[in-house]
Amino acid sequence: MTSSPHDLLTRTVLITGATAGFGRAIAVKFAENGYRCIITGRRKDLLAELENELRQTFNTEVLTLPFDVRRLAEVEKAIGSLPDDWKEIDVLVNNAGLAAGLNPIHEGVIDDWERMIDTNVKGVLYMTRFVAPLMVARGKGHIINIGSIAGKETYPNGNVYCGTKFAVDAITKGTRIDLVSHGIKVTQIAPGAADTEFSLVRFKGDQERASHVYDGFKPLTAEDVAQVTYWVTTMPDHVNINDLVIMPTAQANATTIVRRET
Ligand code: NDP
Ligand code: 8X3
Repeated sequence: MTSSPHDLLTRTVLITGATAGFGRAIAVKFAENGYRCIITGRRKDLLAELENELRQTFNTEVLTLPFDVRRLAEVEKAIGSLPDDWKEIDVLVNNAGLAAGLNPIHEGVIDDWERMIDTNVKGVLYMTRFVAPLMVARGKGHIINIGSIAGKETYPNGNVYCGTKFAVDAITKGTRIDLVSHGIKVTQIAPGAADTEFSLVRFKGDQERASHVYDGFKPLTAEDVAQVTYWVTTMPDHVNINDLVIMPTAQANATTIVRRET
């Protein structure tokens, strides 16, 4: 293992899906704690906005990489294009993901299925395939996959979304086994209901439908998830958090949420 001057100075985090929701809050949390950030996503304007915010608020170094995690060639090019010292990625947060639709399996929209599988499963695999070798070469690193309670339990009409998150659960376990001898930590964070752009995306911009998902209870915020995502990286070298399930207090499992009349 070689070390460079950069190792002694600042740590670097790469976050997929940093334009909104958890990813954006995770970037802010890591920047606040002295990390320099590689922020990625498809919406360039939102990445530019976040880059300015991180620079101005935390005086942190930021590298912006707009690309689509579903496209193998884009992922390979983006990671390959990193300047050498930015390749020293300490933490990779595989966060980009989505649910599309909420239909029974026999009425599923095939394009929704493809988008979820390509983003939530292949996106995590592509990112890991190109970033993990950089960590292996340094003999250290931490990969954090954002799974879901939907990757622990299935719920009505969740079919394919749940399938992709069960896949993230399995891929996280397999990644940990394969990388343990290289000194790399691998963690899954599995949140319950959180109020981000998630429901708006799931219901394809239907504000009215999305607005009722969190009726009558206090969901998680993106900042709650960012807090635990940062926390798992603060453990001593000999400690790894394998799997962390975080839920709103009002939610007991994937299907049990206590809602008060509004
Ligand atoms: P948001 O919709 O708020 O954010 C999703 C992020 O993923 C955006 O930054 C989006 O960026 C990015 N993204 C989506 N598709 C792609 C793509 N093809 N290429 C690159 N980036 C992409 O949702 P959340 O923050 O809630 O979701 C983040 C993760 O958390 C997802 O994996 C989701 O499944 C998971 N999750 C969410 C829960 C919730 O209740 N909110 C609970 C449990 C897990 P852009 O559109 O700019 O590309
Ligand atoms: C997103 C939250 O409610 O669909 O993973 O399981 S939920």
